[in-house]
Amino acid sequence: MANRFKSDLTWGDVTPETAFLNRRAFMAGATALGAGSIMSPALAASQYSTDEEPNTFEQITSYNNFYEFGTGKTDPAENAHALTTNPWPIEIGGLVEKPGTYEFEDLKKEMTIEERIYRFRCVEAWSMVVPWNGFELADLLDMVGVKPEAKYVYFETLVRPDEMIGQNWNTVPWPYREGLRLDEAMHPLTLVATGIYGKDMPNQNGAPLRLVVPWKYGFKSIKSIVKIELTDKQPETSWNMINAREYGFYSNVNPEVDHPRWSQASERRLGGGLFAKRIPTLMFNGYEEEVASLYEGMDLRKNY
Ligand SMILES: Nc1nc2c(c(=O)[nH]1)N[C@H]1C(S)=C(S)[C@@H](COP(=O)(O)O)O[C@H]1N2
Ligand SMILES: [Mo]
Repeated sequence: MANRFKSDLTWGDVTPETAFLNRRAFMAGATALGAGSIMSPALAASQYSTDEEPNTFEQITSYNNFYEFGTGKTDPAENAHALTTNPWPIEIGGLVEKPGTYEFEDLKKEMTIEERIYRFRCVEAWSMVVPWNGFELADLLDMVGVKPEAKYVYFETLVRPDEMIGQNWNTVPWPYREGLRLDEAMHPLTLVATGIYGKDMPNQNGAPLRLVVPWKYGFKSIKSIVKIELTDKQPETSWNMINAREYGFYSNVNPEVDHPRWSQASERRLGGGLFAKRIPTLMFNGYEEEVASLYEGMDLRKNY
């Protein structure tokens, strides 16, 4: 199989178990020698990946939130097969140099796909570790050219009630929408994911492309994107429209700021079983070192 990735040890090339063990052993070796620099570029895992044990493909694809296919956790896995994802035109506009409609397959060819193993924390206090494949949103934004007046990026999901059975109910004001401040969007951790475990993105996880912002609650990671717009005003976002008191624009993972109806101090890792101990939730979901500077001087209780 041709290596389409920046790093060699990916889930697509070997069995998950083998890759995981190799990676662990390799990283332990590198640490023992105290020499990260001995890592050959070919073997270097992404500097942004966690070495925590990923959840299984089965777990990641059978317990989902994707209201376009129903509100139950197994609804997306049951209903999302109805979605057709080819062709998949994406409208990119607003404050950009090269606005237009870009076909997903063409756009993907222009991007460097790499693997990123990220923690993923839903606002409902469950979490998982996912080996995503994708490209940095910054690369896409650079390709279309962000105009200097742009301050935010707005995203929309497809509206197609014929194929998205949940859109026949007004659970969310469709389309599902999300937004990021431009510096958040340009951060190297911010990924446009096109797959999991080296496979194309399963429909229930947001085929063919979805956002992944690992330091924010999962709902910011909007699925099945068809529209991207650069704006100079803070865009409307779905959960904030539904309940502004409970869901702010930023929605950074913060164990110190509880949801009005539950604590955010700990989380349940998927696959741990019913009686598994909850694990502590980390500030910015463990990405504090990388992203805290984006919020310097901001009151994170007010800007939740
Ligand atoms: N379009 C769309 N995107 C969405 C959602 C949704 O309902 N519709 N749910 C969000 C929520 S609440 C979470 S936790 C994640 C879940 O991603 P996963 O199913 O891949 O775990 O997707 C987010 N993106
Ligand atoms: Mo979520």
